Amino acid sequence: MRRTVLVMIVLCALVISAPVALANDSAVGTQGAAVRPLTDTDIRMDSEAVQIICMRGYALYRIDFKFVNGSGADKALKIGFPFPDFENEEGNRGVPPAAFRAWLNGQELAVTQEPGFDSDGDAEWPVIWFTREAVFPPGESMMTVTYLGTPDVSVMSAELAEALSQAGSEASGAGFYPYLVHTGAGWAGTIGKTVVRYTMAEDFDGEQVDLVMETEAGYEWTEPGRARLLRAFTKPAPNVYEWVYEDYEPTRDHDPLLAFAWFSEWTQEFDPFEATKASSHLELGEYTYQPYAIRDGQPSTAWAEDADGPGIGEWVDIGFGESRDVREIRVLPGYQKRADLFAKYNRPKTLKVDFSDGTGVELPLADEMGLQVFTVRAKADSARVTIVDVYPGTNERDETYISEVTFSEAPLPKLATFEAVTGIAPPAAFEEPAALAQLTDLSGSLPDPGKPAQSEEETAEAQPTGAGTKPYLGALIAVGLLATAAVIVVGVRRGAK
Ligand SMILES: [Ca+2]
Ligand SMILES: [Ca+2]
Repeated sequence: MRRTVLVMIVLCALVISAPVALANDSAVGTQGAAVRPLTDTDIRMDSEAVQIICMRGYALYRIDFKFVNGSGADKALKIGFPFPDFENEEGNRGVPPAAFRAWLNGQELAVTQEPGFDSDGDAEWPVIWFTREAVFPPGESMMTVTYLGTPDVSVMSAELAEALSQAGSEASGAGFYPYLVHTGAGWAGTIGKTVVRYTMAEDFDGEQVDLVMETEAGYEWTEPGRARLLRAFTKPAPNVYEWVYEDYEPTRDHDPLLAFAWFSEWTQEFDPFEATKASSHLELGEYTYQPYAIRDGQPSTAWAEDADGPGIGEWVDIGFGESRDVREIRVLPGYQKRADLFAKYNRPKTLKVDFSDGTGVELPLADEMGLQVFTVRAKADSARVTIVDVYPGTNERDETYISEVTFSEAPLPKLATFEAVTGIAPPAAFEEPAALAQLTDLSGSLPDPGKPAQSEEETAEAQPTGAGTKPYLGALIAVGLLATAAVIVVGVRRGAK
């Protein structure tokens, strides 16, 4: 019973806060105070490579858009990704993509968040746009975007629960990583080629993708065209799902979706909230930065220390609930929710990790938003993470934040190059963003499905990776999630009496 209530609380929190999908870039403009999508007839989206590495709790997104500016002259544009403005809806708070970064031909662009509207025909709805100003030279350019996103998680439909039960699965809910290609429809002409590739890391907290995808496609309310395209994936490797479209005008039916049976970290025996303790944590009115936020799978939530000064020596103990052969530590240092918050507060410069097996390692961190990965070797059931040194923030209050630390038994699969994903040469002016080069397999092969760590060394270099997410739900999923949220809230309240 306790487990049921806990899982419901987790689902409740996720359902209310999780809607995070990513969408294609649009050209946008400001009308009055609001940002709205525009149509651009000079620039074509020639091709795009969408890579989504799904791991425990969240996913790393990298998207490379190859654009062709046919105007014959420089063209300045504001580009935007929309995500739902759930903070405008009573009782709901959206989780925007975290660590959102963008580059044009390898040069990083400043990213801001602006309220506005997205639209489809005559309908429009409030969204937050991640915008950046870019000048497209004549001819080919590459826009690269990264962010970290969390899955949409909901209770299972009766059909899915039955199918999973027959398959022997004990999933906690249904999980979804949607990607919206249809928002790329405003560019000139058709899109020449789109590849959307989902790669599941060894510690991905989902399974039964084939079964759940088939159930999604089989619902009576799913349009035939949508059902056909949902089934149109290939599996280049057992842990890779890929959609490929060529020379097409994107519609909502094309929007890929990775659907899976989702597992909560909570079990009958293990309560991760109770298994996470800190020397101190910050509380600011309604905002609290509890120890659990360092391992809750949400890149946009963080633990913050509450000691005098920058918190040197402050620590968090993270229990795994099991003995784990730890081969990799993934760190999101600082407050990665937004770039301005990341700069405002202290970021750890050095962390010390002491495992319960008596081994320890120091992690030197780059002062960059995004995922940083370290190779280690330990066999432990818990670890203490201690702040050794920090990069100072600009805030008067002296607080150090850590958004996420994950201990994994296998290395993260690598990202692939644009050319390896699409078979299309990148623009001559394109340079691999330095922050992504270390997470990308430059050999041109398929993503590494996650082989065991080869290195016996205790530390590896930091590998900064930007990532963010663009949350936006397909209308069908959004309706289902919101309806589900109401039901679950009632259920938890009743259960609490
Ligand atoms: Ca977190
Ligand atoms: Ca402090």
